[in-house]
Amino acid sequence: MIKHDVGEKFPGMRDHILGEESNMFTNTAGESVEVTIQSTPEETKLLLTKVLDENQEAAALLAEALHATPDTVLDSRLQDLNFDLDMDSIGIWIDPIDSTSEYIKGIEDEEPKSGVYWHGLQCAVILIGAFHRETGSPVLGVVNQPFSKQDPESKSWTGHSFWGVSHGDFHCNSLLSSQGSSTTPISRNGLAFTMSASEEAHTKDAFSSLGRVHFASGAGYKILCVIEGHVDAYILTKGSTFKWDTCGPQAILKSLGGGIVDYQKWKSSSTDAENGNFLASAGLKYDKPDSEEPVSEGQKWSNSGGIIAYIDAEVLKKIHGASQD
Ligand code: 2IP
Ligand code: CA
Ligand code: CA
Repeated sequence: MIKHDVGEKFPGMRDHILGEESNMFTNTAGESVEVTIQSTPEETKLLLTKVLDENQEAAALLAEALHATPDTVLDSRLQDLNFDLDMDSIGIWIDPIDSTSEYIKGIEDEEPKSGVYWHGLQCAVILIGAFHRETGSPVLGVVNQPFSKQDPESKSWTGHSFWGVSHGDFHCNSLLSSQGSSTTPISRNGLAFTMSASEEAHTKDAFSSLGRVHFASGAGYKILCVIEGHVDAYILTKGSTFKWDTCGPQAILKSLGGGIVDYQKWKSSSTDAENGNFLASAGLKYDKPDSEEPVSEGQKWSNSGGIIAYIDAEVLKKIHGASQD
């Protein structure tokens, strides 16, 4: 849908909309179907029934959603954004569902700890990021959290979308108040981090001695915890995230004065003065794979050295110290 809608509005971007998923599906009869948006909902429904093993109801609901035109602008501030951007030089990374396993499990009654959900539907997010094709730098990002809050009575969910733009000197995001000031930071004692539960025990121990660690699900959700200020950083020491996981969230962090850097490169950089120079160019890039010959095709677009997502660069220095242990 994004490929179709964005490609129609900006034809120069059409061939540069990339992401984790493919639109080729194979149904139980072994028939391969390429799903694209057709000119009418009826035609799209017809195509979808082939993929959905003739489930007419599901196909009709999906076709209706795909062809719907939202009549409300979610955030009126988006209409007032004014900056120059050559749309023909932009590419897009999309992860249509991050934290797929939490989405499939569909657990609704998790309780957050210090604002962070370790599991549950809250961890499932949609990630969309735009980057400059020439420099590889992220410029615009959206994180959509469709299951943000549940009404205890009706059990229905309300979503929450976050967006940010960072282009040259222009920075703007959905976390700024309508007066343009930053929201009040969440106060807490000491440092707090999010990490993957799959990290090695010695890595968990090293960072637990530096601050409180929350082992939350979902790479996108863990970065969202940094964006929202529930934690100071998300530390991942291995290459288990991909360009589609980090492009959008990194643009939002940049718009807040932070970013995402390569964990291994940061670890092996020297601390003091060099860090300033390092940070100026250290943000993850999105125009080409990290290495020319990746270990496997599946790892081609991985953020191979791991990542640190942060807002305050001072926190990075403390992480540097702990990562040497
Ligand atoms: C996954 C998902 C996982 C995450 C992994 C991502 O994306 O976010 O939760 O692992 O890094 O690539 P972890 O939760 O251990 O951090 P997807 O759900 O799109 O496969
Ligand atoms: Ca995904
Ligand atoms: Ca993902």
